[in-house]
Amino acid sequence: MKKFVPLIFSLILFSSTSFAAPIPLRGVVEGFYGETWTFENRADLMNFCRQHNLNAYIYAPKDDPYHREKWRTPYPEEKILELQDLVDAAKENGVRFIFAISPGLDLNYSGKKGDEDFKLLLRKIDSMYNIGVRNFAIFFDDLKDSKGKHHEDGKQQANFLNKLQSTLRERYRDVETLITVPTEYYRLDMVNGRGKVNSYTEDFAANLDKKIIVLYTGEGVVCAGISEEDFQAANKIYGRDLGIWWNYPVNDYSLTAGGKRNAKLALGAIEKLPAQNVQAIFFNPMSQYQLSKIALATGAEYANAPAVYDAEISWNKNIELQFGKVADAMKIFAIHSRHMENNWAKCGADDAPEFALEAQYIISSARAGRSFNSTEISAMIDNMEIAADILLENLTPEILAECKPQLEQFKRIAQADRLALKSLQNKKLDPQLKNLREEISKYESTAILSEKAALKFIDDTINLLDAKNKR
Ligand code: 14T
Repeated sequence: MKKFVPLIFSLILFSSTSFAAPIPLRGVVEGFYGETWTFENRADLMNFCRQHNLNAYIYAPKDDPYHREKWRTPYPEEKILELQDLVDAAKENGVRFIFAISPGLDLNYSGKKGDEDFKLLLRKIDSMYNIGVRNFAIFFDDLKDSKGKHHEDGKQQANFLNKLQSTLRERYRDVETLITVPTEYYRLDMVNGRGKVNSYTEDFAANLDKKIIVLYTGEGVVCAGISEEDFQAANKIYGRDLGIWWNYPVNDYSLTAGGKRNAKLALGAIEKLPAQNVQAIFFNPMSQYQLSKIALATGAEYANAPAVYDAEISWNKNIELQFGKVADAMKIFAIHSRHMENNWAKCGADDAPEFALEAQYIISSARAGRSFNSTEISAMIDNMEIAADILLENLTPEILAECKPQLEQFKRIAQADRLALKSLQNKKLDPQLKNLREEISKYESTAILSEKAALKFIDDTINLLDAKNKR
């Protein structure tokens, strides 16, 4: 028995050191819908990437017309010059600048039109090569019609990419392997209800050059995590190790009734990603550049040592690094704004779980007519309002511009929580509470947070005390 101990020990040591190796290709994909980052943001990101040992940036803003809608059209000279600066900044910081094109909306694959489109694509790539770009990506995501169906041919797409890959190899010896996102880019879209692989994915995977890097987003477009098993299931479909396009902290789908994007900020940590065999990881951020850095910094730690990564430790550490004196206030705010969810998306740890638990205890006590201890929640509510004030007064103008509506909303919620608590203690709804709740609703078209914690406490209180009055 004894002689196995060193063996087991060295096995553990070996496996943990090998799993702790960085993911080879790791960085950010500017791939969201809506207001794009500015060139200043992007230049700053290159520096951020070097500081956090991220080595790649994919340029793929959905709302840059030259990336998607007008992919055939060459960039105007002034845009080329801006891009040139970025490519230089990337190089100086050891970051691969990956230029992505999304031609899928109207690309012709065959015949005379196919030849023409291939030439136009090459021309676009040439213009990027000429300013120093050596990495390219072709994306075929989001090509579904209003019925949720797509009409892509996997074999055609794969052959197109193979041809592009070999053409680029011949033309430029120093262009690296292509990266792609297929039209079916999340696992539950790759298979039918019985788990059989759809023909599009089957054809795409079977025909695509094995060297081309394929990114996918997990079981869904925006999902809570990717387990090792989920990841292996997807790799099996593709017969290769996939890369990950991770849709956190992106918040472009956080649409309000007023149709405004980015209403909720994703200020949590990257979490629940696989530790083994990941070839590439790209985090899709928020339009709010500065505030994306919380999640991105944690994502960088994950990507550099997936097996030993601890989301909570990393989140605390990076908020301290980024916010210095106001870090504690930032943590109080951020914990109420990290869970992203709608009818098709779900990602990020629950908002303010300690508050939610305390609130649940108080509501259920009040409902049962029991007395309750409100010391804890009362302190939390005070701290929330203090944190909002500290941040409103001390954040840099640039960061404040990204979160002022949310901070003001946070303050309103804290004030309403205090009134709610008072109402519960008095067993009588304070007449001001409903007004405050309406005020909060009015601002929900621009700012959402803590829906299942601090906001819920207000609604639960109103419902409970209203119901009591009616009895
Ligand atoms: F390329 C993909 F991996 C991907 O995630 N594509 C988009 C992405 O640009 C966007 O930022 C992200 C989050 O909204 O999700 C994808 O876009 C969608 C997907 C949907 F299923 C937008 C709306 C959807 F209903």
